[in-house]
Amino acid sequence: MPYKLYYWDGIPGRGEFVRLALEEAGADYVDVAREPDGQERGTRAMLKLLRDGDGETIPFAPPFLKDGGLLISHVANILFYLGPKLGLAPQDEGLRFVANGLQLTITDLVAEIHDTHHPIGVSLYYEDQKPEALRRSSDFLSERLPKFLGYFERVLRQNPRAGTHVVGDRLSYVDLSLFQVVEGLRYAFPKAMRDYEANIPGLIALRDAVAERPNIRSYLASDRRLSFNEAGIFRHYPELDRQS
Ligand SMILES: N[C@@H](CCC(=O)N[C@@H](CS)C(=O)NCC(=O)O)C(=O)O
Repeated sequence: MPYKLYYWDGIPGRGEFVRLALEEAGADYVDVAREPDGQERGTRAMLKLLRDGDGETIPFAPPFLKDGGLLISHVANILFYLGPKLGLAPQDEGLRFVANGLQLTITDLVAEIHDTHHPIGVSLYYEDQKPEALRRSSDFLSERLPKFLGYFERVLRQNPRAGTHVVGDRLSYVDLSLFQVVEGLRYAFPKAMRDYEANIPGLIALRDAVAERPNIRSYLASDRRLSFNEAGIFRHYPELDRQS
């Protein structure tokens, strides 16, 4: 039975971290709200699960995954579940928790990236919080982006099995998520990233290695891969990028 991924249609958003793992593994999955000719039905099914649950549990927000009768929410939790099944988690059980810790740090980073354009209220428009977004983005670019990306660069360098893998000696879902983070940040803050990338050669090499993987390459060229846009997590508002 295929995995069922539930996520909003039209944005890569947080759903993309799960999609990349399913695509790399060539897994059988249905992107429920993006099924050809079935977007409306899929979105209705997703909203119903968000309202009523599945009889066992109720997810708070997408993305969530259904595997048979099991419903799992939160990106990091979904990937923790899928990683071993898809061959995208370290073989060592202890290292699987290390991978989960790294993925949870990505969760924190993604929340901070979201807050650059929505620092005051998730339910308000960007246009209602522009001055605050400017302050938040300026702090994010000068303090938080170097702290997070510099952290992942250090983790990569000290991985004894190293190469272009952040944990263990083979590709994991965390590598795929770091690829997406670099892509998203390049889209949202092109000037800041252009200035900063020389500081993170390992992370950029990891990004390039992921982009070259055959399944990822064909996924990126397919219409299943959604473009970044100003409704998602990674938004490009030129005024929020580095100005010089
Ligand atoms: N911690 C959750 C966050 C989920 C989340 O915030 N989902 C967004 C879309 S990317 C959403 O639909 N949120 C609705 C809400 O917070 O009311 C995860 O990592 O999956």
